[in-house]
Amino acid sequence: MNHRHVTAIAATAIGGLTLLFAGCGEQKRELHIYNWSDYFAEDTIPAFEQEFNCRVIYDKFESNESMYAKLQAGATGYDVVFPSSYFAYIMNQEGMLEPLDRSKLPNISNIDPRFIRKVALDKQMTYSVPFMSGTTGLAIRADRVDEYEASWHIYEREDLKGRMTLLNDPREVLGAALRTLGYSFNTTNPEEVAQAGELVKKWKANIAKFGSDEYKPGIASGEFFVSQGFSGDIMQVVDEAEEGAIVYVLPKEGFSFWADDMTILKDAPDKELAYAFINYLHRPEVAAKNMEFNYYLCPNSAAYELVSDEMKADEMVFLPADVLENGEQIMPLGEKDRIYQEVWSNVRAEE
Ligand code: N2P
Repeated sequence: MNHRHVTAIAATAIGGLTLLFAGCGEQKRELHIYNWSDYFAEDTIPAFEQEFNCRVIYDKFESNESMYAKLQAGATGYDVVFPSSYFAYIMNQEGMLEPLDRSKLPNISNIDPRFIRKVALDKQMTYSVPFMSGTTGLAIRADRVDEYEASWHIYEREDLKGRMTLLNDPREVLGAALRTLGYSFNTTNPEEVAQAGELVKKWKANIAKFGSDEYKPGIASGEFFVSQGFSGDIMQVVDEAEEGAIVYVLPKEGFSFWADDMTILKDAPDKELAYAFINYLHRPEVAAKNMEFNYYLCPNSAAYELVSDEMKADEMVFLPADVLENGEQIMPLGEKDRIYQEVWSNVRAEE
């Protein structure tokens, strides 16, 4: 081996090493998000990572309560969190959220003003920006349950015992029972909430479990015949199933509608990237793609124009006013939330 050759090999080796170190040493920016599952189209996050030269770490929660409990227990490191509006309200009151600098969010000019007027709790977007909105209703395996009504009373059917699930969510489950009894999702009358608790105990005798994550695969596989669940998640399953096998219905006694919002935590490690992500999710084409995937409504007027004609006509995504009339938004109840917590722990006791 002559000298020149050796030098060439050494140079190659050193070149390779330099490259390797460049790859390792370059610390990519990281964005930590804490969100519900199945909300983003397949390339939503990869495209953001590429454009902003960063890595997104996506942690998931299945209920507002579990998300809130984890943050209260001291979990840190998250930048963007996606609570439902009534929980964003609570978190803001507790000083957990960063006041938003709207100049860093130019795309919020696309947000549907009607939605802000009618649904948003934080109308000035001072601490939260709406992300997606949907309803809570029933998934029914129409191929397994022959006679059914769109009614919460379905949980009283003993022939479906062990094949039904309810959400693991106090406001949704007690709320469904409250409506069934003719009361409001947001009542603060302890007597009414107690009655709802008794009704849920009856339902509990017929269900396989309370759960907010398991119903989706369970309905898809046919393990469960009836599940209380979120509109878009159920419609994703309907879309995959044989035509007519699974249906999503809004119970006649009433249903809830809600919005999940984007918030930046006060102790977020990378607030600039958090703003960039929120702003990105309100680009019309990004919002429209997410909608096509998740079957929820992103309240972004410019995105409405970009979704397929089929989706534009989908009344479970764009709820007509007369349907919405039988729905109720879950609201923050302040101190009175305790009433629900107490009844709920009583319902869930002895499992
Ligand atoms: C999204 C689930 C929405 C949860 N996959 C309801 N806030």
